[in-house]
Amino acid sequence: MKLIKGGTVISPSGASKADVLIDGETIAALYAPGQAPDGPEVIDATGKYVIPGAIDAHTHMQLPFGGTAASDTFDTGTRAAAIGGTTTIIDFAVQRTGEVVQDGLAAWHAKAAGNCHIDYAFHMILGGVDDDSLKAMDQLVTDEGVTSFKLFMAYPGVFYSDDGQILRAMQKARGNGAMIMMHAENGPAIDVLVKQALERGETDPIFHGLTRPQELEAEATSRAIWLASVAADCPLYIVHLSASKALEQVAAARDLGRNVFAETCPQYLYLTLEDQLGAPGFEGAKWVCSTPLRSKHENHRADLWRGLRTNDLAMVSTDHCPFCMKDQKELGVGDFSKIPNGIGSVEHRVDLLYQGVVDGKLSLARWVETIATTPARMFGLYPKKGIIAPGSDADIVLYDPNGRTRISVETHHMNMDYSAWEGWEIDGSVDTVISRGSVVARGGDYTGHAGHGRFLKRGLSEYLI
Ligand code: DUC
Ligand code: ZN
Ligand code: ZN
Repeated sequence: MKLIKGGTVISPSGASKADVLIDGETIAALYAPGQAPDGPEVIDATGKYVIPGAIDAHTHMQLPFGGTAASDTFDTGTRAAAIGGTTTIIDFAVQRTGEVVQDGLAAWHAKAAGNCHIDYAFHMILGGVDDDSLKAMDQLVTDEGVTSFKLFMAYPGVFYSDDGQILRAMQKARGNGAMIMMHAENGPAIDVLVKQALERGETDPIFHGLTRPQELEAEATSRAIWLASVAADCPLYIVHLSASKALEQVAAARDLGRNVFAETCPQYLYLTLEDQLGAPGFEGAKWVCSTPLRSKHENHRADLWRGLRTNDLAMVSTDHCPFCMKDQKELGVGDFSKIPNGIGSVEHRVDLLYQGVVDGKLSLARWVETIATTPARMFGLYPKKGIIAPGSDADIVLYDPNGRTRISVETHHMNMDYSAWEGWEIDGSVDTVISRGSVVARGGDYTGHAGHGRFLKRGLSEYLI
C-alpha cells in the first residue's frame, strides 16, 4: 500500500485537498486530509498537484513513413512519455493498401509487446477500404479492443481514401459504434499546389506550409462532417486540427449537437509558420508536419486555445511522429515534399499544456480534462484510466507548480537529434510518475522498465449518442 499525502487532487470537476491510497495497481480510496489510516508507505505530495496520469491518444512509434520510419521505438518513446507524465499512449497500427487489416494489427502488437514502459492501446489506420477491411472493422471492435479507425483525405497513393470509401467506413462505424478519426486535408488539391511550387523552384521547408493552406483543411473537415451526416451521424473525430477555419466547421457541427469531436496538438497552440517552419536554410524541416504550422499573422493560436476552453476542441494529443534531422529530415534537402512529416513531443505535452494554465488560457480542471480524462472517455478507457477515483488504475502524476522545466535535445529522452521545443521553459515540472501503482519516475530519475506496459483493450467512446 502507498499513500500520496498532502497534495491537491485535480479532476475535471475541480481541485480538492485529499490523500490517495494505492493498493497494488489500483486506487483504493481518497481521504480528507489527516483521515487516512497509518501504515502505508507515504509519498509526500505537499505543495504538488496530484493528477491522473496523462493519456496521449495520438502517437506514431516506429511508423514507416516518407521513405523512412519514425525514430522512436515503443521502448524509447514510451519511456520518454513516462518521464513526461504520460502513462498511457494510443498508437496507430497500420493497414497498408492491399494488406489484411488483422495482419497490420498483428505487426503492431509484435513491435509493442514487451517493449512498452507504460500501458498502450491501438487505433487502426485503414489504408484500403474494401469489403474485407469493412468486415475486419467489426472483428476489431468486437474481439480486439480496437474501436477507432483513422482514414486519410490526404496522401494520395499512400493512405488516401476517396469519398466513397470514407462513406462506406462511416456507415460501418455507425453500425458497430466505432469512432472514425479523420486526417482532414484535401490531398489531391495539395498535390497540385506542391507540384506547382516545385516547378517554380520553391523548395524550402516553408513551402510545405504554404502548399497546405487552411482552406484545404477547412474544406476537408467540412466534407468529412457532411459525409458523417449522410452516414446517420457516424461518430467523427478530427485529428490534429490546426486552423481557425477548420475549427469553425467543427464548432458549427457541435452547435447542432452532432457526434463531431476534434483534437489539437501543442505545436499548433504555440509554434508558427513564420517563426519555425520559415527558419533560415533547411532548419524549418524540424517543424514539417501535417497538418502544417499556421501563420502568426492570423488568429489560429488564440482560436485554438479558445476552442479548448469551449470544448469545441475536446482534447490535446501530440501526433508524436519523430524524425531525426540526420538521414531522415535531410531526405528533403532541395525538395520540401520529401521531408518526412512529423514532430516529436510525447515527453512534453503535460508541461506545455500546464504553461497554458500559468498563462491564464486554461483552468487547472480543464488542463487535466484535456490531457487525461477526455482522452480516456473519448476512446473507451474510462474509468480505468483518466481519473483519480477508487477502483481506477493507479496512474498518477505529482506535478510541481513551483518547479521549472527547460526543454532541450541535451536533456530529453526521445530518440531525436533535435528538439522542436529547444530552449522552451515551463513554469512547472513533473515530479513523480506512478504507473499502475509503480513509481516509474521521481525527481528526474527514471525507475521504470520496458515490459511494464500492458496492452489495453478499449471499449466504445462514452461521448456517443
Ligand atoms: N502527419 C504527420 O505530421 N506525421 C505522420 C502522419 C500525419 O498525418
Ligand atoms: Zn494525420
Ligand atoms: Zn498522426
